[in-house]
Amino acid sequence: MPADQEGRTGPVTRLRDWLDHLAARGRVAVARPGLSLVHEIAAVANRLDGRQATIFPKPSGHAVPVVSGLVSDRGWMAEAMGVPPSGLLRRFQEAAANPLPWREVTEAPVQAAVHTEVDLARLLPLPTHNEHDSGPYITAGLLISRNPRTGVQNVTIHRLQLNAPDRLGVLLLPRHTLAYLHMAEEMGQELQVAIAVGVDPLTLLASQAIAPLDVDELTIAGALHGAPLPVVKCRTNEVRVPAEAEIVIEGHIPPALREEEGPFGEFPQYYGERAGRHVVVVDAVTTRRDPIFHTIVGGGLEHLLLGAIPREATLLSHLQRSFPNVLDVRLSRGGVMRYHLAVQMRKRSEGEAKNVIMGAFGGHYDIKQVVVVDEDVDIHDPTEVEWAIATRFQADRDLLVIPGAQGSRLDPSTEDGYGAKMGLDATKPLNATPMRFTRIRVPGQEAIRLEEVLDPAAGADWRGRIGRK
Ligand SMILES: Cc1cc2nc3c(=O)[nH]c(=O)nc-3n(C[C@H](O)[C@H](O)[C@H](O)COP(=O)(O)O)c2cc1C
Ligand SMILES: [Mn+2]
Repeated sequence: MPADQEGRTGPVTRLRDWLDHLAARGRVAVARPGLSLVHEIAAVANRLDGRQATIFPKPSGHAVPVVSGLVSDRGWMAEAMGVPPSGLLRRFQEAAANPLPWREVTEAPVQAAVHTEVDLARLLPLPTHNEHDSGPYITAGLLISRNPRTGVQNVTIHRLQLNAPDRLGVLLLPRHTLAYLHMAEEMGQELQVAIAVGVDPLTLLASQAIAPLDVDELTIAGALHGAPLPVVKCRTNEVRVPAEAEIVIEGHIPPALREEEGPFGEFPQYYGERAGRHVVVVDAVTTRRDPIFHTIVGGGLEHLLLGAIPREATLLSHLQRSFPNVLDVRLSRGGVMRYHLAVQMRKRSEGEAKNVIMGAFGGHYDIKQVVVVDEDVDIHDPTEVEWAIATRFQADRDLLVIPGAQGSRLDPSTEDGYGAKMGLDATKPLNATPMRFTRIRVPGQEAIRLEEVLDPAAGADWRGRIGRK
């Protein structure tokens, strides 16, 4: 990996390189061998969430190790891109706007071993995470499918429940995989798919891009890498998969087949319900020599950030088209990095913040609450955002409520996604006298060097130092 003078590396193109990068910075913990696949891996991963990635050797005795928590920090993701944290959204915006076609290879590390007699639980260490989860799941698999008419690919993460040795239950919300499946159904075909597990952080992030149908997210991964992504054709179908992945599950989705799936612990910290769902029938599993299995624990920072960063980049682009004076956006942790948006803007005319609020609701239906603040408020600090609401917002004047709109079906306070929106204009009025909203500030506070003005050892002798008995 290239490293610049500040020790930054990236872009990172392999899971193994990424683990090296994290390990060199003290961010990898290794569990003692043999922790249980049932709850124990998730328990440790959750405890270290946002601080360290964890590697689990011999989980429940399985030969394939598990890793979790690869991208549970925004700063880490910026490092994976090779940009400073402040450049994270801009870099993703650039990549989404300038995708790079992939490059096909015929020899791939991920096809070092090919298994056509498939017993998923024997081949792969499939963990069970939350208390009421129905059983083992694959949660960090990139599900790649092909437009059955044009061959254009789509990449997305879907949770996958182990239904049988060669069948996975899959939750297909009404997005691109389902669109391709409907096309296949109209043509009287099954949908060819592949599931890539154990990819680099930028390919994971690209899978979450809010892109139009028929934009191949692997081309956004290539743009993030700054080089075409090497892909290889599956052994049993036409799908092209990342050549450097750890594991690929090849299969097909029969349009009419349904099996019970769920419950499963989801990002809002609640369970997704059990219902009849689509099924991936597995035809083959290919792996690297000595593969590593990646798992994402539902609701952890890794899960939240993977969705949040591409959404923020897309929402920022969306808002800036109409409001070039919008500076930054942030999906907050408390709002499960999906529902609550903070927007920072340089307001030019009175009322403009309310237009921005309405624009944000149009940007993604998951957005439930928008707070707009001025440029002097740090939207990356929830205390700052609350301070702006406390001191610049009046509910009778600055609150916007939109009843009966479309929201997230995973928000249990909605009626299956039907719910309200709330906007808060926490910007100061443009015509206020300057002193009224001037933040207090002590001159020299940031610049002063404490080691020069303080005596580190004097605290215990404070009486002696000031001559008091
Ligand atoms: C860890 C993780 C698990 C996810 N599980 C699902 C899922 O089970 N079903 C689903 O429809 N979307 C799921 N998503 C969200 C989609 O992957 C995401 O919305 C994606 O951008 C959709 O891609 P598309 O626009 O190509 O359809 C998950 C995302 C993450 C990060
Ligand atoms: Mn897509």
